[in-house]
Amino acid sequence: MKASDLLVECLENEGVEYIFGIPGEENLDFLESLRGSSIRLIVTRHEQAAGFMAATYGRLTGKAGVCLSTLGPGATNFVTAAAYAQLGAMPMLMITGQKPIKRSKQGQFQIIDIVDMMRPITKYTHQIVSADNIPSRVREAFRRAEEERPGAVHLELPEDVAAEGTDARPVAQSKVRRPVVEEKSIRQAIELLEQARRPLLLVAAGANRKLTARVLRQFIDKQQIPFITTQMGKGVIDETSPHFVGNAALSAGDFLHRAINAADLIINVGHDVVEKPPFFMTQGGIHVIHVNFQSAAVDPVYFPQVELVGDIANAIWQLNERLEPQDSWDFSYFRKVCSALEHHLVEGVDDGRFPMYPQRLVADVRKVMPDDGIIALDNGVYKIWFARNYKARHPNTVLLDNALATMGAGLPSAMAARLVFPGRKVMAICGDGGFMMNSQELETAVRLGLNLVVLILDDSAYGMIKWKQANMGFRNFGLDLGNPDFVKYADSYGATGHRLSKADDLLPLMHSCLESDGVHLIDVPVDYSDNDRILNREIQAKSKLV
Ligand SMILES: Cc1ncc(C[n+]2csc(CCOP(=O)(O)OP(=O)(O)O)c2C)c(N)n1
Ligand SMILES: [Mg+2]
Repeated sequence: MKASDLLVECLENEGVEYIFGIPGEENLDFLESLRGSSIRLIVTRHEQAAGFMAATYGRLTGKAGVCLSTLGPGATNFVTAAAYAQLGAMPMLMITGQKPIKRSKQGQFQIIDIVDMMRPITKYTHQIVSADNIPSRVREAFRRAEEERPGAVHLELPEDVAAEGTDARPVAQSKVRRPVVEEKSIRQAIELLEQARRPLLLVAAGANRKLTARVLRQFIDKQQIPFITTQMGKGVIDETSPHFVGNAALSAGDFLHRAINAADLIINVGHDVVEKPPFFMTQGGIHVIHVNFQSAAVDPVYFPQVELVGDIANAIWQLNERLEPQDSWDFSYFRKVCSALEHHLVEGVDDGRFPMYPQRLVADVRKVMPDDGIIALDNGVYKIWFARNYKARHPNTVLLDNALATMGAGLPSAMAARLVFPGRKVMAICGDGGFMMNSQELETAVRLGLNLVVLILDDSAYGMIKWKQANMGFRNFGLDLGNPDFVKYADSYGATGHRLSKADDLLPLMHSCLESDGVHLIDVPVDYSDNDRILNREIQAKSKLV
């Protein structure tokens, strides 16, 4: 059997459904082996987008998404996507080609050390030097990618190895369960909880990776402990719950920070320090129970007193079985924060100004999206508005990247979401800056026949940086852009472009786009002029009064 056939068989053995990427001549044996396989090759227009799609597939399924590129320039294009998967804990396998390693007449043409390049941004990176090793290397790559904390892995398949013969066979997956938390740790956590007066639950990214929603809901139902979410923890528990006290979209000064400051104990479910810290610990300050698949990486702002290390759902279940709600708990202040936040969240939701007010836009998107609809955000200042104001009702219905926080992933991640969930409504929400970083994938989306809505928040600027610039007291400089005619641009790809001309049209337009087939792009002029006032000053002032 040819090595490349064996590699494909090993991937099938892992349940791989898709490979995203762009083949080069060094992948041609592998490509030929894919031809007759059960795996669907999705050819993209840039390797970075293929990587984002593979990572998002991994994020949504828990199974490593696979992407493919050639050596040199193809592989270097994977770098940002690898970092995205690695920091965001998304299981992803990159397969790259290489010139023959045994005998080659091509000098160093296109050759750089990709295995070494991948080292700091992957959990595992390896050059396959013998066909006989393929089964164990592939199994190991999947094991590493998918095991908590998930991330990126890389295999390099040189041309000559791909063409070798072998009689090796795939390695079967072992039956394995995640370890569970020791009972003594549960007792220590319960002691802290029994002494606490104002415990607060924090739900973060780790809780969105596995099936933890049901047991967390049971925990809150029984204990009545209010909760906050990080950006990547949105939707694990329905944010319309009366126990919801807010999302950590801003780093400080928001309503939920009042609750954090008043809490004496935080049960941190699934946060690790890669995501922007939702709170800062200080010596002698708040107590923290860390609940995660791994122990806490200690940081100057994070050093929990008790750790429940093991399967999160099981840890919460054990805690809930043994813990009774305490009479000494007092949530009255959290409830006050919650109602002040609710008052603030409805401000501006029916503002009629045009270009559109971000609060109105978020509210309209929430109205039009079904509860299980998925929004995939790129990175820009609107991410704060969506994280803060858009109430997620189901796990992984708000896909955003608060780890690498890269621009350019909005459209590819929406495309991957639509592939994984063909029955659900999916909307990409991008700034004009971030959209243009991977806008070529409109062609891929059209070619794949995806039903997708792409909302472009058009301020003709790198608005997020403009906002920070203003906040630092600097005058506007270096951040304004020109844009293509987005409607013509979309149409030229075979998508359908729409331009909004008044605020009241957005809701019906999004509705009709979501209800019709194909790729729809909506160019939405936005008014960011109040961002600084509201996000930097008004929220701080109003929350201080609670
Ligand atoms: C790849 C990448 N380059 C640069 C940045 C820094 N950055 C963060 S947001 C932003 C501006 C985003 O502009 P746009 O997409 O138009 O969104 P807006 O904030 O204007 O709504 C920049 C440059 C980044 N996060 N990722
Ligand atoms: Mg912009």
